[in-house]
Amino acid sequence: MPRETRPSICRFCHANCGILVELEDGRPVRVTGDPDNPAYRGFICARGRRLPEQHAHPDRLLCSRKRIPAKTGSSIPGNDLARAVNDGGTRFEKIGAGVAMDEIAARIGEIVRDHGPRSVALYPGTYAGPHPASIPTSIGWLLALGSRMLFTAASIDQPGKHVANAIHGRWLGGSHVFDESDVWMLVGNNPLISISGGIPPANVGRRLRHAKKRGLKLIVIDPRRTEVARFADIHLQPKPGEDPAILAAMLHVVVREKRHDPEFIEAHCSGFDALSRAVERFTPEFAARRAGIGADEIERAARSFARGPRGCGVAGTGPNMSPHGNLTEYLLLALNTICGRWRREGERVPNPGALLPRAIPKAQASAPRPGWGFGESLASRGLTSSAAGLPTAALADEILHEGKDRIRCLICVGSNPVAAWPDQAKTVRAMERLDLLVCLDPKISATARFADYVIAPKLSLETPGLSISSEALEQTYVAMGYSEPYAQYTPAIADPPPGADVIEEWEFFHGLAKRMGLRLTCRPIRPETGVLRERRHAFELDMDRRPSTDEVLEGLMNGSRIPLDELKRHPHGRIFDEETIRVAPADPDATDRLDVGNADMLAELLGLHDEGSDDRDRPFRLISRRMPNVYNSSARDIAALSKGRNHNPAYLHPEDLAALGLAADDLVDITSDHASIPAIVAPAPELRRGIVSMAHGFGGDPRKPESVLEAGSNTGRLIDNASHFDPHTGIPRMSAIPVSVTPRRG
Ligand SMILES: Nc1nc2c(c(=O)[nH]1)N[C@H]1C(S)=C(S)[C@@H](COP(=O)(O)OP(=O)(O)OC[C@H]3O[C@@H](n4cnc5c(=O)[nH]c(N)nc54)[C@H](O)[C@@H]3O)O[C@H]1N2
Ligand SMILES: Nc1nc2c(c(=O)[nH]1)N[C@H]1C(S)=C(S)[C@@H](COP(=O)(O)OP(=O)(O)OC[C@H]3O[C@@H](n4cnc5c(=O)[nH]c(N)nc54)[C@H](O)[C@@H]3O)O[C@H]1N2
Ligand code: SF4
Ligand SMILES: [Mo]
Repeated sequence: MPRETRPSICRFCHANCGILVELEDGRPVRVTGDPDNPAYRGFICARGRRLPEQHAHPDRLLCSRKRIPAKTGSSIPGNDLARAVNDGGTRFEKIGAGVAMDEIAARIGEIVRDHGPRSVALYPGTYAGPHPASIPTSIGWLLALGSRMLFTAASIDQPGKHVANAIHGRWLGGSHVFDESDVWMLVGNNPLISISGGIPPANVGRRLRHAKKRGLKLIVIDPRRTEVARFADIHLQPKPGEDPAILAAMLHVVVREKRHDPEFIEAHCSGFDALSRAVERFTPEFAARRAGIGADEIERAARSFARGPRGCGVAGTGPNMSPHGNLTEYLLLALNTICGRWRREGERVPNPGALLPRAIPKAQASAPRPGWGFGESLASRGLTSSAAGLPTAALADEILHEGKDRIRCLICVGSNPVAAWPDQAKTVRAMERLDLLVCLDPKISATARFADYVIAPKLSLETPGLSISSEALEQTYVAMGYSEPYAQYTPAIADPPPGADVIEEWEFFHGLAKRMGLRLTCRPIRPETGVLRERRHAFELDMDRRPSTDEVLEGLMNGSRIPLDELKRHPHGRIFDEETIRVAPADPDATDRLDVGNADMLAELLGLHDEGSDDRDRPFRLISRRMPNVYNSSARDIAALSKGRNHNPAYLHPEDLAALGLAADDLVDITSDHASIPAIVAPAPELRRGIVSMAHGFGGDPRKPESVLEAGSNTGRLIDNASHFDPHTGIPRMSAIPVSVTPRRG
């Protein structure tokens, strides 16, 4: 049997690790880290090793599916998840991808004719990320259709980042990066497991150990002693949801002790006086009382952060999902800014770009932009688009409402609303109500069960890939992305299983556009953070013939500092660091300033000072978390990863378990003001007391408690998407949710 080993990029998650894949007859059989990859240096996680099982999974769709019988009316009444789950798999027939595209194009044409283009929405999710052409082509198609109803996971992930970046402004010289920093602060992220939260994704563990060895001070704020908190010099372990108070108190200490950077503030910043006044009342004692930690701990953290001189504070999903996520992100940017944590004139830029265009950094600010209240508004609720896009948490309402301008068609690209959206019961009703639901998904996922068509995609090793998604993190997340000009390209290295009729996501949108007589233009994203770079221009796909994926990637990467042809000569990836680019002085007429005194944010902060404490009937706070061997709703169907545990435990502190008379593996009900879910408890001494820590994306039939063991519990069911939500981005309270825990009898 012909056997060979080829370098490639793992795309099981978004981290783009360099891997070596052993192939037998064109099929992957073994995957290891690539020691010759200069950035990842042999790193691989358990999921990456299981790429062969993922590609050959018995449940993988090798051909697209069409629902039988087709939905007749526009609505199946009721919220019958149980029925839907139980008859999953029996009501689909196989359909060729080409025929499916014919039928879908025709159906969308009718919907647009009858209800207008706004009735069609697109939701690219987690697995739109690893395929660089998916998002640009799907959005290009949507816009060509005339709809702007684009919903992404950004608004249910870390929307506070987008809002805060917008209203604070962007520093065109870029931020400090992890590898050069003296101090680093992580607020509710756990990059050793999530491989994305706040430390550059290329071999996080090695980077962290290396940084600690050279003396990096690490501050972690997390109610859980996480994997990364074990490396912390200072770990604040507060009640969840108190990050804005803690950060305001840190700002208070920095200002009171004059540890800020007056020259930088004077030259580049506005709003410092307003900020100083607003944080006056947030003494360390006040914040400490609220957060249940020591005032001295907050002071130590503030002093350590302010000492720097180089460093950055980065928040993760935890505080973004807790209330006041925009404010948390904003205060963190304000802390970075008043401490002067931005790259100055004459300094070398660590990543001049590889697949990104060449850096042309300048020591100046780019003015704040509006964070919310623009673009498309929802017809169902008083929400608009924000810097994080349209509010995905409200898309179910936009499908269910009775008024005009209802969403009738939804295209899901590598996403799984039923598993991932807040308020699962409502999401299920919405999926049932759609006239047309199309999922591009290799599985009959929790959402695909409701689909009219499921388009079977190629999986990662069967498609060409690029490390661009990791590099481009720097354009949305401060201090993220690669710390060096690294990039990798991989051709498709594996064949789809014999007999498969699978296509790439971009081919689906190209196919739809062609059938509908539309032209596909892919527009580059607009950077929110990071150094100023040369521009990419929009790229039009050839509609007269089927371009190759490489041609599409080539077109999308126009303007890259390293041309794709050059990159292709380095199959293990390369760090292109020959060129030194330094931050240029500010333009003589530059007047823009970074704003640390945004009036809305400071008003929200002052309001928080007087906010009462939460409802006492719900003594626990349910917080979000990631688990090592699962990836949102994916990966837990691979036996070597789940190791026989198919559920997501509800982790509690052992003393909380004892106080409730519970032992490991007992069944409980977790109840919020909105709903109740059964769950299986597990002890976690690393937690603060009063917390339930649980991963999302799980859950089977909620009315059959015994199914908890088979499929876990869906934490999204506990979330009320319409009463406790951020008024700007629409994200509901998805962490620090008040819950009670009651043992189940029998
Ligand atoms: N309660 C709660 N809810 C949350 C979160 C939380 O912490 N708590 N986290 C939120 C966050 S951060 C996010 S990003 C969202 C995620 O939200 P989604 O992206 O909607 O959900 P996923 O579960 O990641 O869905 C990914 C889907 O892609 C499919 N898939 C796997 N591989 C491929 C592929 O190669 N191609 C294609 N086309 N599809 C593929 C999978 O089968 C799965 O159905 O969830 C959010 N929801
Ligand atoms: N293994 C694995 N990796 C993943 C994923 C996965 O499902 N599994 N999902 C991917 C996705 S979609 C994303 S967006 C990233 C997310 O990446 P991260 O943001 O790093 O996500 P987590 O690892 O869940 O870390 C969030 C932390 O926030 C803490 N937390 C919860 N509430 C609060 C709060 O109110 N305040 C503070 N300070 N902390 C709080 C939790 O205890 C947890 O440790 O991870 C990605 N990587
Ligand atoms: S961290 Fe992500 S990209 Fe890296 S090996 Fe694991 S699954 Fe693959
Ligand atoms: Mo996410």
